[in-house]
Amino acid sequence: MVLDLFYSPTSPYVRKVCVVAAETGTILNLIPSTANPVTPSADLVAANPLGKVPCLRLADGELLYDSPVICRYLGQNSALYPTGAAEWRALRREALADGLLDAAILIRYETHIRPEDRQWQGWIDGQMAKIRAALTAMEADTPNGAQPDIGDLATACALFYLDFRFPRFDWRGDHPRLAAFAETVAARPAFRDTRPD
Ligand SMILES: N[C@@H](CCC(=O)N[C@@H](CS)C(=O)NCC(=O)O)C(=O)O
Repeated sequence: MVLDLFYSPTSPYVRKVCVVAAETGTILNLIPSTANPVTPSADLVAANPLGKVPCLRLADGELLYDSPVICRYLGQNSALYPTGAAEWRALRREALADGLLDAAILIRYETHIRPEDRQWQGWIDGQMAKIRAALTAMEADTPNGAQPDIGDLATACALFYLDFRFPRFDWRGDHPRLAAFAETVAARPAFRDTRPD
């Protein structure tokens, strides 16, 4: 079965969904969409009133968003979602990684969409502080690159987004365990095949 995904090629949340699809053997039909807070595509807004990607259309027309919901759907009954206490830990780690991305995306909007004369450095610094705090917590949380769960996949997507959009930010320097994890997980076909240009 092929499922439609409203997507944008550089979205890290879309990448997380594509990685989960690859890990679970789901085929996605990618529908290019313009997703930004100012000029979202009309078909995207019709599918997701929030105008955000990713948004998944199921075979019966049901629409799913946002990325944690879509990943949970694609990964149901798979090892990506452990049971018992490990499940809550995995979901919390996914939330932490998504929260890092939320802060990174807000910086990106502030510096690339908001007119220059209205940008606010203090607010950017506040988002950067969230990113640093999230990295500290991730480093302490022992990611597992060999048998990743949804928390590990989300963590990797967040780290690789920093590489993609903040290439001068040396997060590896202070986070050796995350650096080793990133190297292991980057070799998985699901990550090799979803690298943004
Ligand atoms: N919590 C959402 C966040 C999705 C999101 O913010 N996507 C961005 C692209 S990276 C977007 O569509 N932005 C458009 C907007 O904010 O209006 C998820 O996990 O799917």
